[in-house]
Amino acid sequence: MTELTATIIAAHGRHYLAQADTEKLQCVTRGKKSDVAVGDIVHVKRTSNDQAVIESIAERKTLLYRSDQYKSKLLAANVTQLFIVIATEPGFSDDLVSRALVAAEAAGIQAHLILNKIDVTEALGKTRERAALYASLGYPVHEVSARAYPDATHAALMPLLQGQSTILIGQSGMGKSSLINLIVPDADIAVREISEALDTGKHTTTFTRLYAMDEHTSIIDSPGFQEFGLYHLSEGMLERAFPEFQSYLGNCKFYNCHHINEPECAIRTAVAAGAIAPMRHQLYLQLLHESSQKLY
Ligand SMILES: Nc1nc2c(ncn2[C@@H]2O[C@H](COP(=O)(O)OP(=O)(O)OP(=O)(O)O)[C@@H](O)[C@H]2O)c(=O)[nH]1
Ligand SMILES: [Mg+2]
Ligand SMILES: [Zn+2]
Repeated sequence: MTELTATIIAAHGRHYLAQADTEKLQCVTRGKKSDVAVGDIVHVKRTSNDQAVIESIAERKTLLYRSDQYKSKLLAANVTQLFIVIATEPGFSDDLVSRALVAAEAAGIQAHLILNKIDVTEALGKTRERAALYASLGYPVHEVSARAYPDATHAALMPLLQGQSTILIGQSGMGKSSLINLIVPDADIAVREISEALDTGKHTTTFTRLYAMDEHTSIIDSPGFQEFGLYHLSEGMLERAFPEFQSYLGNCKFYNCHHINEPECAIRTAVAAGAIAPMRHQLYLQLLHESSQKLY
């Protein structure tokens, strides 16, 4: 019974795949625990040639998660940056982008937007305009095309990835797996071509997977999402997760202002003056509402 240290590289339900030095081990947790995330460093005890039990999880540097009313869902551990992949087509959801940004801020993770498929020129102008909001908030936006400009895309992304642990998230069909295929040549992830032709949903990524690029660099592919609940964030965390709110906080008439409908609210005044996008304030109110619905 040897004890080993390994990194969780994939998770499906309560089954995990862990990379130890040169071998991959199929792991389970003890009992019904399922609090392990891709990116976790774990201590495991081997139970057979290629199987092991997870004994403990090393302290995490960061933890990214979503949650609904009932429970939280771990996305990845120990990532240092989040790439939110958006595209010219299919169109992206501002609600989901902002939710991912809020999750990154709350977890203390640097976020970037990767605008993919810039070869689809008909939709580019409008998409650029929409992405400009996030650039104005301080989130870098990188324009790429995994399909049409693979070399330029590779050259643009590699320096950002070096020495970091990066997770790609975004809606289905934005090109996360295409980008990872470009960056990790032996990843060979099925990309969604078939589903587009037959509309069967095949080849869409169904589980989160970590690829180690070198000792200090890794990249994580994740399934596309359609909702991104943040029920676990407190009011204070929410306020701090909106960078454009920061210079106004403390200037409201009431020190405990919720920025909903209170008189002389500095945040709402800034919205009315055009300094804060109404869409972002609306999302803040929605997230505040969600956090009051949390049942755990
Ligand atoms: N025109 C164009 N199409 C692209 C580009 N990058 C990816 N695609 C196509 O977009 C589709 C979806 O790509 P995927 O990489 O599977 O997208 P994904 O984000 O991994 O999707 P899920 O796994 O479902 O979350 C595929 O048909 C790709 O060939 C690009 O730069 N330009
Ligand atoms: Mg994919
Ligand atoms: Zn206020």
